[in-house]
Amino acid sequence: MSELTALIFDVDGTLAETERDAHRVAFNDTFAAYQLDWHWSDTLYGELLAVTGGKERMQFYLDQYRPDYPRPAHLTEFIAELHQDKTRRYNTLIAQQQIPLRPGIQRLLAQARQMSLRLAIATTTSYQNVATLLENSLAPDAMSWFEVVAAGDVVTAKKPAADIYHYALKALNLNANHCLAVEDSANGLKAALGAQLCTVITVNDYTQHEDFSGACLVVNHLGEPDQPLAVLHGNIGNAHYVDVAVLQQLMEHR
Ligand code: XBP
Ligand code: MG
Repeated sequence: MSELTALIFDVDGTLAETERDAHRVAFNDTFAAYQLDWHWSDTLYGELLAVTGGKERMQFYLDQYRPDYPRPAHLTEFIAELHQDKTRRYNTLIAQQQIPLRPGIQRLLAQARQMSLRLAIATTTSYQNVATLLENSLAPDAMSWFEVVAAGDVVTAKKPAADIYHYALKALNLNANHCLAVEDSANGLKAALGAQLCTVITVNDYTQHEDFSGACLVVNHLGEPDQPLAVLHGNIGNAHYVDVAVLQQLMEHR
């Protein structure tokens, strides 16, 4: 039997819907400031999410959608500069907007803390982005709730590679039998499964049609007592929301 000791959370799309109205907007604001004729519509952004990581996503856009675009001499450095600008704009946006956490996130984190479960983050985005989001949308001291924050460029191969989860597990000094991951995308699921983690998926508009084979549970969101979730795949009996007991049962039956 696998005892549940730690929860590892993805950030973008899982803790909060940050992609459409924050990351995407920040990218477009940067492109406009640099007078680039790049604009990422909602539909195009959904396609670009196939590649995780902002720098990697810009490179993918140029390669796949703008092969005609004249490349500057130092493209890698240029993309890094754009990404720095985008990160600054993203932080301003989420500090101003207070993007709400997804249903059930605050409740589950509070219960996990109360039950002394250990908490970690495994994300493709940067530490700074995570800190600003959580301090504004969860609590001023929210970063201290997470024992490990595995973020951004601490690994070179981003999701769907399993590296960020291996990094988090090593930092927690736990093996996968004692941990459960919460993700929102097929790339995130692949990364978590690559590290042998039982994974709960909370789908969103961008990811709802992706392939989540191998997930322990797929739901529309974690649910609240007054906002029941819908199960898309898996079995949680007659529970209407995901709590620690539900997660423990998923671990036992995996
Ligand atoms: C999140 C991402 C990130 C953000 C952009 O993936 O793909 O790339 O869109 O972040 P996940 P940066 O939720 O799987 O971690 O621009 O900071 O890279
Ligand atoms: Mg995500």
